Amino acid sequence: MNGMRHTFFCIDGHTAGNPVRLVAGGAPLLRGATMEDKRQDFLARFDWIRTGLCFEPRGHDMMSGGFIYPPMRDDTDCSILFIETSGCLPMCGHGTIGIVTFGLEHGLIQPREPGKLRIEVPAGIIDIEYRTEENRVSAVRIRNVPAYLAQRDIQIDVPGFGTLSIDVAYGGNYYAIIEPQGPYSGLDALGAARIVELSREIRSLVRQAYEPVHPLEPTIRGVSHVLWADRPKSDGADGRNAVFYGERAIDRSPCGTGTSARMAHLHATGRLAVGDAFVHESYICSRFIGRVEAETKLGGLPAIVPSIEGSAISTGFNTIWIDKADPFWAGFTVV
Ligand code: PYC
Repeated sequence: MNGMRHTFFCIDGHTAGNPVRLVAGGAPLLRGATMEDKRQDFLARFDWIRTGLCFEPRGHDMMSGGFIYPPMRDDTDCSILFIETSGCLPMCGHGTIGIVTFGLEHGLIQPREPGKLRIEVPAGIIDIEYRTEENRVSAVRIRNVPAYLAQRDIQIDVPGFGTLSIDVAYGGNYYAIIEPQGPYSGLDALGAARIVELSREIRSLVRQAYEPVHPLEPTIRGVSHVLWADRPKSDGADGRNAVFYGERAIDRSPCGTGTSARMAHLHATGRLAVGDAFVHESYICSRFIGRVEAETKLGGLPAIVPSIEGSAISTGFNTIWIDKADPFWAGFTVV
């Protein structure tokens, strides 16, 4: 960062309860021919923007959001770069739903065809269908990048808890998936504080045991999130989950990339078929509607094309500046 004050004009809001901060003004100019190249450039040169906007004192443990960039291909409408407390994710479902909603509602995105968008994100190309009611976007459906089951039955001994069998699946990020078993009987029995405490330890143990690498894009690698799967809590839902990310966050939304990974997991283990819907609840019981759209291959591996549908609400404009005179200009975390 140079010595000057940097100002970011943000639209804040949430998707199914999880925060989305769309940085509508103040995005850095990035180098690279693809969004994955731009993600690497951002991490190398501008990560202070992410930490400054997502960490305390301007953000909090769950903070996430992103920037809209111009299209870099003839067949896309725009591009998105995600920021979050844990880094710049290759893909973020709740973030996409929020950024698309706020971007359309404020005229920052101009679709070539009303109701549809094609967007480049670091993980690849996603197709969007959205619905409107009066001047609002009422629903956003993402046809996500291919999702697949990467590894089954990693045995992890968790000190003070017990042994877990963990599967790893990809839905735009890599997830360690824990289904009810032995010491884990369900989300409510565990509670949010214990989920956070255990997840950090489990993620580190899984990372020591196994490193997934994306079959086509080797810069996307490693387990970043832990998904605790559970039975549904309310009528009409098919499952519930708590996704842990960063150092202390539980996703308040059902997690778009987590739901995609979970559907790939259920499909690969014969529990979800092509065409099936999967209504997924979050820890706070907000919902996304998932669906297995098709089977596909990812670098020769069996995969699915998942979709996720949800909606977002903006809560206000937020003009935030980062000034070197502030001792906490780059943000901080307390773990
Ligand atoms: O919705 O994909 C998602 C997501 C990732 C981390 C938090 N939410």
